[in-house]
Amino acid sequence: MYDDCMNIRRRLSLLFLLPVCAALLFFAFASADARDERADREGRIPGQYIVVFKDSVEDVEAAENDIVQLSRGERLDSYRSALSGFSARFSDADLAAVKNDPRVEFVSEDRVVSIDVRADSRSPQEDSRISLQADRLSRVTPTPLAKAGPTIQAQSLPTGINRINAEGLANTGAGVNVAVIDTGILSSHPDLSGKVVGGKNCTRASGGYTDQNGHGTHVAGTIAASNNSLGVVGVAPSAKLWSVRVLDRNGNGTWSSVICGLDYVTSKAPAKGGPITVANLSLGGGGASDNNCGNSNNDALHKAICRTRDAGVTLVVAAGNSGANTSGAVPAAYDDAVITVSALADSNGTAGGGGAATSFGADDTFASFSNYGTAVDIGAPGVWINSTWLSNTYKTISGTSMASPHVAGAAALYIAKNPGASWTAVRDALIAAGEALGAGHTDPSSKHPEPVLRADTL
Ligand SMILES: [Ca+2]
Ligand SMILES: [Ca+2]
Repeated sequence: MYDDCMNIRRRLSLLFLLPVCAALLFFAFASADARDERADREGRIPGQYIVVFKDSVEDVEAAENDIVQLSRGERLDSYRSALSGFSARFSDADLAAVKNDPRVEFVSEDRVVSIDVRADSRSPQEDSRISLQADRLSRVTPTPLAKAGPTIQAQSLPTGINRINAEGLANTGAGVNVAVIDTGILSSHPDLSGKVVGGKNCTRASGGYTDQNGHGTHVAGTIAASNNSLGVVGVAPSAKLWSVRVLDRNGNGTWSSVICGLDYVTSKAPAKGGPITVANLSLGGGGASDNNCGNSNNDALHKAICRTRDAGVTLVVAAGNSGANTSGAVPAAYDDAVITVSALADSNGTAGGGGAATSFGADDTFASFSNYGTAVDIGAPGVWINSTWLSNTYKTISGTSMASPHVAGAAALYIAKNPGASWTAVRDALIAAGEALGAGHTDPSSKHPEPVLRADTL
């Protein structure tokens, strides 16, 4: 990572050097070389755009073909569900003509996004040890899978699931479909067997919609890992998953790839007769919210998020790991359309602050890396979270990326009991069921008044 900083020093201005290097040191998997080298310091990718058509345009296909041809553009994605539009590369000279086309509502510059994970040299468990632990558990728990009861072995219960009291609930999220908009999911992992019912690759890289990073598989395990004798268990172990791959093997993507994922999810949403009612986005990048679905500041990502919301999907997103206000991070800042989740540091799975200190703060306090602010709705465990990983292993990592799927799983539990609930009803129920303010997630500056998630009181 230090080498990456030295490399990027030669490519980027001094003005941006310090924040960029700080970010690189904290992103566990994103290397400088993997980030789109064309991106400017606000994450914009020069010459790459998202074109949004007016709702009055009936033949979107023809309009898109026209504009691609006239602008001599290179088409990337076509959007028909979460947006009416497309992404493409074209020259600055042609941009003005595209913007002036009477069929075009607005044009957004494409931007980079990445996973919200924090590196941690003090993490208490590593891959191999977790794998061994899984082996040992299966030996000391010889009960055949078919006879496995609802009681989770204490050794296999992730601290985050314990902390929100999601273990042993009668409601396991059966019948609810959750989209993981991320690096993909390793659907063959034994603890995710039978969970993934579909997906799409929006990365423009090879490999289909399987995970080549591990991040999406980790998120998926926190939402829905099986209640069996292996490894970990998720918040909603009976929920079904959709692997929507928008980030590459290094955990990097773009607004255009995320909109491709949202477009897919919307095509499978209740408004289109589909089953997906929850989507988790443990990713983010720079941006701002106009609290008007992007219509005031020409934000195609925000508009696509709002259309996904309107199609009947509850969107749960990570607050981000900059230790800053979410007002500068999207989709976290889109307060009109998403449930934004901050991270709690918890080391022992119980409330009260009796556990050991973590790398990111004392037990049961606001994680030091977590973004905060008025757009944040709820906190959830996001430090030293054990979950499923590539090569059928398990891994313990930290980030608001790990907090968000606890809430997405809880949203699935609520929807299982309250089919058809609106996203605001889900959000308000999660907040109401959370721990009383001050019981955890303590913040002396009072900047973070949101409650900590609880699943047993939903
Ligand atoms: Ca399991
Ligand atoms: Ca604790």
